[in-house]
Amino acid sequence: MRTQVAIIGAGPAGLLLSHILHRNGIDSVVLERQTRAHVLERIRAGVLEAGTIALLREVGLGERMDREGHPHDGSWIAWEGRPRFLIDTRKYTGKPMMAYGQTAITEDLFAARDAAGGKIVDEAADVRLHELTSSKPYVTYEKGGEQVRIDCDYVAGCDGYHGVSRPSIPLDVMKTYDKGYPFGWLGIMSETPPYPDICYCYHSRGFALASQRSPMLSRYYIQCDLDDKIDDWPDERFWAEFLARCPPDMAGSIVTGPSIEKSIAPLRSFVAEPMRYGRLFLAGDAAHIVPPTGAKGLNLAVSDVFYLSRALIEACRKGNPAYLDSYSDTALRRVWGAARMSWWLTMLLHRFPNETPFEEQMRLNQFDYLHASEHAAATLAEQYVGLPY
Ligand code: RFL
Ligand code: PHB
Repeated sequence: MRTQVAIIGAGPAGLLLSHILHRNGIDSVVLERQTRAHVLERIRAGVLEAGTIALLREVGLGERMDREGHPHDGSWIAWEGRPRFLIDTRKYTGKPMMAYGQTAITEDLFAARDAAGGKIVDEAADVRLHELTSSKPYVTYEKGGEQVRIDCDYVAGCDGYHGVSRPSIPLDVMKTYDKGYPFGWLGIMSETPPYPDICYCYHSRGFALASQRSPMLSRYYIQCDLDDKIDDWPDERFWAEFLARCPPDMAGSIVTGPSIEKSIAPLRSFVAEPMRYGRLFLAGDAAHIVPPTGAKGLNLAVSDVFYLSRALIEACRKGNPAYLDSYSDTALRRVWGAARMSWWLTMLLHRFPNETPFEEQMRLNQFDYLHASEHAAATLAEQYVGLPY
């Protein structure tokens, strides 16, 4: 087989890249390790930045998002014993945000690729990348007992944190930055009307978050211990803990119900640089992970794809490698901005084991400063809505 761009991974980054390249007359093949059903069942992100909304509309993927997504003017922070604070993106940036699930975006992307006859190979086993520093890279994989080779001009590594692309880069040309946090997020989905606002709750018992997917689908999270197991958290225990961490008026209006999904994710920050090795370009979680507190992971995957698609289009159509050469630096500037914001919000909103009373006071004062200062409020809103591309 031959294609212009071999794309590893059919998450949002890989599918969106394939879609944009196709709209610009560039051929690609997407190789996905899992079944399509598995990819579509994963429940992840739910908050879209203004830039993500605009890009999805621009590339013809806005119709269902605009019909079913829930636009909002920012998210709330509810702090134990303090007045509530709105991260007011509308007021400070003039831009709205959108609650629209990653699952729905992935469905929209698969539908668009199918309608255009796009080639997506699922259950592609043992994907390997070859000759990345030559002008003739290729990719091999196994499917149904057969070994397949795809020759290509470029390889896009969009295969997430556990993928094969980043480990194909020699360690001595890559620098990685890693930070773990001493807790995870336990998330549930329930078929209940959501709390009307996206609301981050800080409480001495730990962090909690109310979010949403649709008028009858709610998403809730609580901070949990790293070694907690799903079985430790039957629904009754989850709801009791969740409600205990919300302000009383909020707890009174939450509609509880059986969970239809429950999962635990550890929180971490990770950045690998550069995001390029020869003809391999990394995008999305393959190159960086942020804790979900800032709602940045999916949005970063989209901004990486914005820069990478522009670069590949320029290289494939005009033979101009300038954007490819600057891709890593350009993408990383935005990545580090989101990494810092997600880290900051994670530190602000969670309980840390062994924290000193001084550190607690510092956290409290940071929150009070958001209320007290238009500048602080504007700074957070500007980052939450997403820095311009
Ligand atoms: P993905 O979605 O992980 O897709 C990578 C794909 O590559 C496949 N793959 C392979 N394919 C072939 N060969 C191999 N060797 C392969 N290895 C892996 C995988 O099966 C998969 O299909 O990465 P991508 O496309 O970069 O997208 C990134 C986003 O998924 C991620 O950043 C977000 O979900 C993070 N995130 C959030 N981001 C936001 O912007 N807003 C949010 O509100 C938000 N909430 C969240 C989140 C992530 C969470 N979890 C579960 C970590 C909430 C949670 C709980
Ligand atoms: C979600 O809806 O899944 C969500 C919302 C906000 C976040 C993280 C996740 O910061």
